[in-house]
Amino acid sequence: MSERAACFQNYLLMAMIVLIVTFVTSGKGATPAINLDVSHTNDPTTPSGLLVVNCSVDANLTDMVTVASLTVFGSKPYGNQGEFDELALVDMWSQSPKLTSDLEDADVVISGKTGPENDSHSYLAMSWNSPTPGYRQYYKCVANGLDHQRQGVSIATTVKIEILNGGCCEKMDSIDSQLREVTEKVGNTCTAKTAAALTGQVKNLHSKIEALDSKIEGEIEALASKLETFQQNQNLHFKMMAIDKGSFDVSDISKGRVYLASKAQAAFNIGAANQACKSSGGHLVEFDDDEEYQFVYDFATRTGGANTFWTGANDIEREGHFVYFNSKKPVPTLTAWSSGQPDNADGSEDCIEIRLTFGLNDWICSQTGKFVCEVELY
Ligand SMILES: [Ca+2]
Ligand SMILES: [Ca+2]
Repeated sequence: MSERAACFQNYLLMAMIVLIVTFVTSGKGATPAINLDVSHTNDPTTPSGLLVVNCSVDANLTDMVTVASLTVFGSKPYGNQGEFDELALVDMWSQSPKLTSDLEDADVVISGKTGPENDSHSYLAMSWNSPTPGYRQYYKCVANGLDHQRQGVSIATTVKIEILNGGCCEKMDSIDSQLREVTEKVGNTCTAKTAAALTGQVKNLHSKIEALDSKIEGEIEALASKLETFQQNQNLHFKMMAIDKGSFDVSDISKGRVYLASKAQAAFNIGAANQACKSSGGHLVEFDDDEEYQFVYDFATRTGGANTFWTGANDIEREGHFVYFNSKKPVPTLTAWSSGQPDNADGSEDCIEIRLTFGLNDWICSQTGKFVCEVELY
């Protein structure tokens, strides 16, 4: 049982009996010393417990020095306060409490005694199975006796009892149950709605964060690309600045490279020529393929001023084994060779020229011509 339900049940138990006590005293200058207790005991052996009526008089507290009799009256169920039937009596002569009226369905337990002779305390007590719920009745207890002057005196007190209708309890139980059900439903609904709303918001946030991530990533990539371009441009700018344009004609940019053709014709010295290329940030030209050869041939043709343009290719070290002077890499197979070349004519042709009127050819290394460098810009 929940704490709330237990509290609710306690409330019901407390509400079960409403006692309205009215003291009706009579006699001369009497101090109210008569007590009528009507209580409802929660006896588990009966469906509704026991109804206990206990009337008592303490002669020490009143001028009734002799309690002659105690009588308990009860109204008819749902009757008025003024319409009482006598229910039980105990007097000083018999000292034997007795029922003076039938109690419906009553299995009455009764006890009592009167008079100051044995005990200053007089009482008349009764108990029987509790009436059914919805019961309402008045009880009255009357004590008759003598005061100090041996004059007759009577005191009385009245109590009203109501046992609330059990239907009320059932209704309240039902209401409580429904209330709990509604509370749970509201709670569950709210929880579910709140959870759904939160989940939606979290998803929305995730989505926004992902979009933001993606955007930032894109912007970073764009910036990186720009930076790379900027660095390339800067590199290119510095490399172009480093070219000795007084000594070389410069080609267009092709695949990140430019080619330089020496302006002066002179007897070729492959080592000196490579060094001159290095001074401008490059080295003697090295063809990776026919396409590169063709680009350089076209550049040389446009530049003119000579028929021979020396390259970095040579077989100085080992006859017939062509390598590039700067990188020492082997010269790849090229289709650009002039017909019948290389032929190592006279056994002394170890350097490779682009002869504009002839094509790619091996020739004597010291012959006059221009030479071609290549510069990697980025
Ligand atoms: Ca040769
Ligand atoms: Ca030749």
